[in-house]
Amino acid sequence: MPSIRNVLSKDMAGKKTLIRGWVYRTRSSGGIVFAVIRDVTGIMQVTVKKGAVPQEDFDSALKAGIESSVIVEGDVAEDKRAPGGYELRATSFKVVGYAEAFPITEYQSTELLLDLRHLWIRSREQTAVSRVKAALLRGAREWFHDNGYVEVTPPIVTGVAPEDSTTLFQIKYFDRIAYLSQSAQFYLESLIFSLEKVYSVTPSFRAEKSRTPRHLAEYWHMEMEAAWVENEANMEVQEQLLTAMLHNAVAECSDELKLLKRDPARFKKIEPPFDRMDYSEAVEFLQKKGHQMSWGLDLGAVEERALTIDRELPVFIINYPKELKPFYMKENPADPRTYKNSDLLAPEGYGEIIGGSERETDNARMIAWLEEKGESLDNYKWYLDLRKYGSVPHSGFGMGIERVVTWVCGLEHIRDAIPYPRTVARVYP
Ligand code: NSS
Repeated sequence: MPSIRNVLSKDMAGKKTLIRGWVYRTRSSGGIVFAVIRDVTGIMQVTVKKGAVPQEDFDSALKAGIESSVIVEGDVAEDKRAPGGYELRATSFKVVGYAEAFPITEYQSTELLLDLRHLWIRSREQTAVSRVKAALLRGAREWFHDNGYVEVTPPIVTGVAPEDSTTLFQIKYFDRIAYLSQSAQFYLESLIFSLEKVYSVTPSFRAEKSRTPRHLAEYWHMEMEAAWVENEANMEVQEQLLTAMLHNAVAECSDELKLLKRDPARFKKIEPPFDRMDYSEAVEFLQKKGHQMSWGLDLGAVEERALTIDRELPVFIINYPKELKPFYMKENPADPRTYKNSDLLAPEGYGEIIGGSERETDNARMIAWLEEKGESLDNYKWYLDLRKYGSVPHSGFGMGIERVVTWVCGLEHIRDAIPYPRTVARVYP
């Protein structure tokens, strides 16, 4: 069988080619069918002329509507009007699977597209997003590997709540209650005492009731934890890792980025170091811009947008007030009202993509906090053990993969950064 890729180059002109794919659009005029065929490499125009193919094939070409799967053989010829400048003049046109009238046409409501997600993911935009996402993940795994990190596989069913316990998904686990993981962090922490530098890529679950363009109930979480690493070095890991991911997306997916109207040069330019801005400075900055902001209030989407809208590079906001963050973070000795932590915000208004910190090593402090929140210490006994047997300074972070994809692909809503978004309103399809 001839090669099945349809990316055409000049030296293919005049050559016999076979393509396999799906009808992207089609029209006929007199004795010619113009069918644009889509495959994994892109789209190309096929012309099926009555008389140039067996009559049965011509009839099939007339009947094959959008999304019918086809195998076409023919000769490649230059044609300025065709997308890509070349077309395939069919000598054979076989339909593998006819499509019923395709339910997605040009202008559809968001809701309908979500109901038809299993079909909508075939769109060129969604396909480009999937490829960019894969390139970002591959860039990350390569960076981790090159820098001595071990990929580990933490559990998804857990008994702990590293983040806000109000967003836990509770499940019936045999005759007990368990939770879907919000973060692998505590398990990663347990693994650094042997592997020292670890990371994982897992789904995380947050029962977020609020409908926002940046929250999913199920998202992919890339988390890292390392022994002997303090807060500043933790940020250096983040900026290097993210840079490697972006550069790999540019290397592998320039065409996809352009299709999504994102200039690859924007990401190629991104290099460490990223600015570090103290939470207190951020508050002042926002006050000057006229935001209702005071020390101790959290930075929401609006504030993060204001902090990043004019930036080309991501920015770290560091040393948040303790009330705003979880108990496992290390107190900042320079200002004990705050933690040694950082959130990394993406530029252009996109906001938080990573949350990280140095970890508390003093069990008394963590126990006091857990008790104050009314948490059962029994569930955390194993976690507290980690500080009893050869504790070391350590840090880590979690990156929301769909948050990064939303930014890199310039998406308006995080649901388009994942094939099957899970939100308050939706588990179908
Ligand atoms: O809650 S985080 O800020 N931090 C943690 O879970 C730490 N325990 C991670 C760690 O240190 N190992 O979440 C981390 C990131 C956050 O910056 C977002 O980018 C993303 O996870 N995130 C989300 N993405 C999509 N949807 C939702 N609901 C969501 N929540 C957090």
